[in-house]
Amino acid sequence: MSAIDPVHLAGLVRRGDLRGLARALTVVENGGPEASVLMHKLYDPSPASRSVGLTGPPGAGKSSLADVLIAHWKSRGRRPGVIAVDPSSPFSGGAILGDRLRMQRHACDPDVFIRSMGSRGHIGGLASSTAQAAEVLAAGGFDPVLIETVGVGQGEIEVVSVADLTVLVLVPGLGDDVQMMKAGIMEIGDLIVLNKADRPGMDQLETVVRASLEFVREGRPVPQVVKCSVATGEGLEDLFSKLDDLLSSGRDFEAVRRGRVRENLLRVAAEQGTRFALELLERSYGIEKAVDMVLAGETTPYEIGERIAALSGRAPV
Ligand SMILES: Nc1nc2c(ncn2[C@@H]2O[C@H](COP(=O)(O)OP(=O)(O)OP(=O)(O)O)[C@@H](O)[C@H]2O)c(=O)[nH]1
Ligand SMILES: [Mg+2]
Repeated sequence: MSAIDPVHLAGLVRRGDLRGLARALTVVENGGPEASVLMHKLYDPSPASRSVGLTGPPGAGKSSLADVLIAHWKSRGRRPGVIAVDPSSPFSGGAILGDRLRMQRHACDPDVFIRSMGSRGHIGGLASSTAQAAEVLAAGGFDPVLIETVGVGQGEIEVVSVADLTVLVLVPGLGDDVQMMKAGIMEIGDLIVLNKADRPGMDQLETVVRASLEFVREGRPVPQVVKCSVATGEGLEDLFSKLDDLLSSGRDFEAVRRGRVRENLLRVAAEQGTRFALELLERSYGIEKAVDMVLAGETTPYEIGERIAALSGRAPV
């Protein structure tokens, strides 16, 4: 693929050019100065598009739910986008197949945009590239933008924290994962979807989840709970209406915007700082040379760290 001017690319995205959009997402995944220029050109402090994080344990039915949500939003004249994040994958190849299969019926629809992203050792981490990808889809006119990610660990919480709303998907038979569920329930989830209601064990699951809601810290919104089954269609209308209510008026998006901009700023600063420090380290020592020096007892990583800080303009302590 030939190099393309990020300013030109931003123009293509804004005009809704789908190939331009796909290229823009690749630029975002690769990171670096081109991604910064692109994101700067596309930046919108108050986007009209909303993003929805969709998380939960492996196989909970996140992609199946994404599929029915896409169909629902399409029927309302909206143009939904999906970013399926696979943190375990070093590249996006593996993720594409499964998720595309699940959402296959929408794959050729110009009013639906589905993209899988793996972590490629992006310097700002997966949260950063995911946030940027969601912004690119929003700038391209897609709304809402779903961000699907596996699990409810710390890393995934970070990934979904870039979304306006988060949906936690749980299923019967999680057994010993109750602790994990509690962490997820307390930290994320504007909406908790109890999927696979056609399976045994739904009552126990609901009891555990409702009990966990008591641990939600004061001042934080208590998530709503919906029971459904993608397999039978039961409860899906309820899910759609609850989620659409949250998306339209049920959430104070103004209040979260300042926090989001602050997070974005810190993320970008940390990313640039890391890049700058690594360049300094490479230029002034060479990383392997520095390792040799530490092993030879000539210096320590801490002393090198301070020298790097001094070189970058900060007075050494
Ligand atoms: N019985 C039953 N099976 C379901 C339901 N929803 C999804 N499944 C099935 O569960 C399996 C996993 O569904 P996915 O949608 O791929 O789940 P996922 O959470 O996206 O999975 P990962 O992305 O791999 O973590 C598939 O075989 C689905 O057909 C449901 O409501 N009931
Ligand atoms: Mg999936």
